[in-house]
Amino acid sequence: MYQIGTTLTQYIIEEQHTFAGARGQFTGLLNDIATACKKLASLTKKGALVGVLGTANSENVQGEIQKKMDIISNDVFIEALENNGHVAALASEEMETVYNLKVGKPRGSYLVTFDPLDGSSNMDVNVSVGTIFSILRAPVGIENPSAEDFLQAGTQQVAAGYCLYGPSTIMVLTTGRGVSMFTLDSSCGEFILTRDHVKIPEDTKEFAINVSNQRHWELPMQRYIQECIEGKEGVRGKDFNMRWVASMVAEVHRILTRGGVFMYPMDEKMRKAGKEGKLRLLYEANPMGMVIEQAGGLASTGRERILELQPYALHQRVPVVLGSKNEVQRVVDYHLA
Ligand code: AHM
Ligand code: MG
Repeated sequence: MYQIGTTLTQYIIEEQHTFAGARGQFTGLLNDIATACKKLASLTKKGALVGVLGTANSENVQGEIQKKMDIISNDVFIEALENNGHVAALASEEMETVYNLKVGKPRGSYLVTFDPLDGSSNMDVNVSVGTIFSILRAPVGIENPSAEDFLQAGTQQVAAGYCLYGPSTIMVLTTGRGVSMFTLDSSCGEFILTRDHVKIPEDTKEFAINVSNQRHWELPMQRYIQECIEGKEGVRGKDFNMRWVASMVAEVHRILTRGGVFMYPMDEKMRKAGKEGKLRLLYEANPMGMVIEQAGGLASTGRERILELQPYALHQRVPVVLGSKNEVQRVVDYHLA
């Protein structure tokens, strides 16, 4: 039980006590992540003043044109995480292969996967972006972990969370014992606990989906959205509201705050392109799935629980349906009918 106003530093020192045989590495690692997020909060705030907006002349492994901030934020994360002996290796949306620590750097017991700046297309239009991270245990006694070592089901995550760079900078964290929210107080440089034991309402009247893909969706998704849009006059008997920020961190944060359902489903266009979804399992769906489940919501592909999927590739994509329990369950029921 933490008091509102507790600093993230105090909080993670306490959390460390819950791990048997803890040696302080976990505390150190969360501190490193918080440091990276504070740097990114500062850079995103300064924006054009420090020349970080716009596109870089490069593509990432997914064939997406990188924003300058995609590259900068990836470097910020690596710098904050590779020097302190808390991690054994890193994997990111922006790097094709596993990042192994440079020779001579102390190796730690954890693996971290991250999307350093999710929703980065929002940077140039000054809309919320965020960082997503997932912490896994590293295999014991392996100097340079490989991609296979990262292929752990979401249920194996030690901790997960995100940092939202919006009007306030908010870090949301779960170590498997509920969800806590910390707001950055820039006057003292500390994240302060501002909400604890976050619970998502089980019912909702708000959905989030990119409707421009509607014609490509599978029938269960067509049916679900059609019924939402019919509102009071339709089978649902209630009016729905729709939101789409195009930044998963902002969508998940809204759902944690007032409920809702977020969907990036599989569709025919993706299938033809050989893709299995839009969002990535290891550094988007799994960490967000853990946060959502820890807050009492559900996270599914539409057919299976996301956290139980056995990953087969570092940059594997999955369909995502997450949020308020009863609404996600309805979407799953339609898929399994
Ligand atoms: P990104 O990791 O390349 O930023 O892509 C992930 C983002 C999510 O944050 C968001 O939910 C989705 O892509 C938006 O997709 P769309 O461009 O279809 O609106
Ligand atoms: Mg992303």
